[in-house]
Amino acid sequence: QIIKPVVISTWNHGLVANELAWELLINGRSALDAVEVGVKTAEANPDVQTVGLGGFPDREGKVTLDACIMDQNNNCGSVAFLQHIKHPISVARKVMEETPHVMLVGEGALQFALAQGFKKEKLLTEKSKKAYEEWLVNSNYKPIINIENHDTISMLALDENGNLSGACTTSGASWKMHGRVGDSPIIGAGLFLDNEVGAAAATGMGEAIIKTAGSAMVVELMRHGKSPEAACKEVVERIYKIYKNAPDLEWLQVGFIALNKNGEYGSYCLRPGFNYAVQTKSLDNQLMDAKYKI
Ligand code: SD4
Repeated sequence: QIIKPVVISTWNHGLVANELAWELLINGRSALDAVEVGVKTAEANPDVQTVGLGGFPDREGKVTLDACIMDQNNNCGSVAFLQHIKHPISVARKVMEETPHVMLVGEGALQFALAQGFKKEKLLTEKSKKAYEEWLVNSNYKPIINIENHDTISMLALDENGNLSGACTTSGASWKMHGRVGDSPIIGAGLFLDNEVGAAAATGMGEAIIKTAGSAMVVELMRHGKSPEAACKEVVERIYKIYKNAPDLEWLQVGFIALNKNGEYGSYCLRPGFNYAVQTKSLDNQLMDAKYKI
């Protein structure tokens, strides 16, 4: 029996995001609309310092955003290294719907956004500027895992029609090099879905997720029969294998969420601290702790 609709999304900020997405899903709207509306809550919230407005800047003090979106027909849109626009997920959707391309980056993405009517805004809040100035004192690049329990927001949804969509949006790793792009806007890394099989999305150290084509791999493993959780676990184990002797292992965190066509969901991460929010008809919007490897 297929459980639908279902929405799942990463971290504590997933709860608020799910609420809005769920409203749409139970009213028969598409998973695509639901995931866009859902993740926009984190983009607009200045207290979520890892997504959108108020995101931590790069090492030059610039807030640069990455996002992507994908629908049941394998249509996808993505923006990377985008500055000054509060809702990169909506720009990504426009890339998907209004251009012959999948991905726009940097100045080109900004130009496109402005042409589509998006407004230029100051995204660096006083709070994030202060954190940046404190970081500048030593300027050590050491990504902190599970940042204040809200990191990239990735959301997957299965709608009443049995269609899947996903969205992923982030300000990326704080204090990253100017121009650095993580996994989140890369289809197959930060997000992937196959409407015949399921969907997967990631959070955590983008470099590790890109190296393993993380989300695409989770979906492929589900195609070959693994449950959502088992598929996420297998990819986390591959990442662990690559990094297990690396000096940077201590600050490595990666987490995946997955949702299959039957509405079954699951998650797995490298180390404790990652959770995700789930809403179905029989389960009130709630946080689940992901199982972990080490
Ligand atoms: C990235 N996965 O840019 C994103 C953001 C994140 O720890 O989760 N950073 O790598």
